[in-house]
Amino acid sequence: MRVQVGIIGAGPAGLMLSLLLHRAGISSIIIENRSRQYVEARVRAGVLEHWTTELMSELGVGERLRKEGLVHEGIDIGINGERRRIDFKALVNKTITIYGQQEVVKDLIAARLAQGGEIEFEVSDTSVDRLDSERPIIRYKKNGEPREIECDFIAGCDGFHGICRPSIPKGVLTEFERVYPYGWLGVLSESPPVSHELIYSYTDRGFALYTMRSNSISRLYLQVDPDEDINKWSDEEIWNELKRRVSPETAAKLQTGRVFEKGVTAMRSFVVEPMQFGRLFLSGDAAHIVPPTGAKGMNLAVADVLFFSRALESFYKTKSTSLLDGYTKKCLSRIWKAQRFSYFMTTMLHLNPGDSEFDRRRQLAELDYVTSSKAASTALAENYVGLPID
Ligand code: FAS
Ligand code: PHB
Repeated sequence: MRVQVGIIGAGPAGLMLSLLLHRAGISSIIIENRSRQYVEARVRAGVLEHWTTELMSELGVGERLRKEGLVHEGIDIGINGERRRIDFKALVNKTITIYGQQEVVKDLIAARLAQGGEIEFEVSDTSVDRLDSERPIIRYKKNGEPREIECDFIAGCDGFHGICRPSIPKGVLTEFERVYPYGWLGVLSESPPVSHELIYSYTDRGFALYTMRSNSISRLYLQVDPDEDINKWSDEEIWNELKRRVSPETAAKLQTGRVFEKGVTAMRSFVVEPMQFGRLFLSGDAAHIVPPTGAKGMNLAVADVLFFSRALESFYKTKSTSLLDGYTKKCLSRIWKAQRFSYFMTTMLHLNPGDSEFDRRRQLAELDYVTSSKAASTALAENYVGLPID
């Protein structure tokens, strides 16, 4: 088989790329090792930056998002129970939308298939070859039968644990990483959100985040040890700890409900440079990971493939490779700003084991400053809603 762009991975990056390429009249195929049901059920991100929602509308996949997405004009930051609001609308005249990543994935898959796009689910033994030639190859198996796709370009959208990044020869890539000494215990519950917007809560017991998926489904997180055993936590203990990490007034409003999803996620910051080798281009989690405190992961993946699609369009229209050659530089400018912001939000809001009393007081001063200074809260707001995409 032959295609202009072979895409590995049907997550937000791969799916969004295939839609962007279709709009540009560029052929692609997506190969994915999980089932459609699996990828559509995978619970992950929840926040769409303002420009991401605009892009989905522009691509004609924003209808359900506009109907079911929750538009938020700000967030609350709790400081040992005292809630202070960061008003995005007033500060930067922008909003965010709460719409689960699994809903984004469902919409993108449905749209791509409706266009007649090809998505091969449940493949195995994926590999790439001839990356430094003009005809790179993707090999995989479908129902045990070997398949081969000859491409002009390969998009490595296969996430942090994919095969694309490791397929780049040794010595080409430099990795930058920071691992945090805590993780998040996350739950989904059949219970109404405790507040109409998100609460990022710093307490002497640790961080907690009160978010949601709808007006009847809450998404809740607790700072725990990075290797915490989820089986140690009964639902009741989770609810009790969530009540301890907000003010008594807010705790009194926290309605419990059936917990139907729970797990522990470790936290890391990771970037690989460059994000390309020959005709292989890495996008999204295949190239970078951010701690979820800044709600950047999925949005950053979409930004990468927007830049890649523009570079491919320019190449096929003019044969110029300048945007392709500049892909890494263009993406990293946004990625490192997102890393900075995610690190800032994570270290400001989490209880860092081993911190001294001085560190705690400095951290409280930072929280006090960021939530009371117009300049500081404007800086937080412009990063949280999404820096301009140019
Ligand atoms: P993805 O990992 O989403 O997609 C990669 C796809 O490639 C997957 O479908 C995978 O099955 C497929 N694949 C892998 N190897 C393959 C192979 N060999 N062959 C074929 N296919 C292959 N971000 C936020 O903004 N907020 C959050 O709260 C948040 N929570 C998260 C919680 C968890 C547990 C995780 C893991 C991530 C979380 N993220 C969060 C980040 C997440 O949303 C990612 O940024 C986002 O999924 C990135 O999208 P992709 O780059 O498309 O990668
Ligand atoms: C979520 O809704 O899952 C979510 C929201 C904001 C974050 C992280 C996760 O910073």
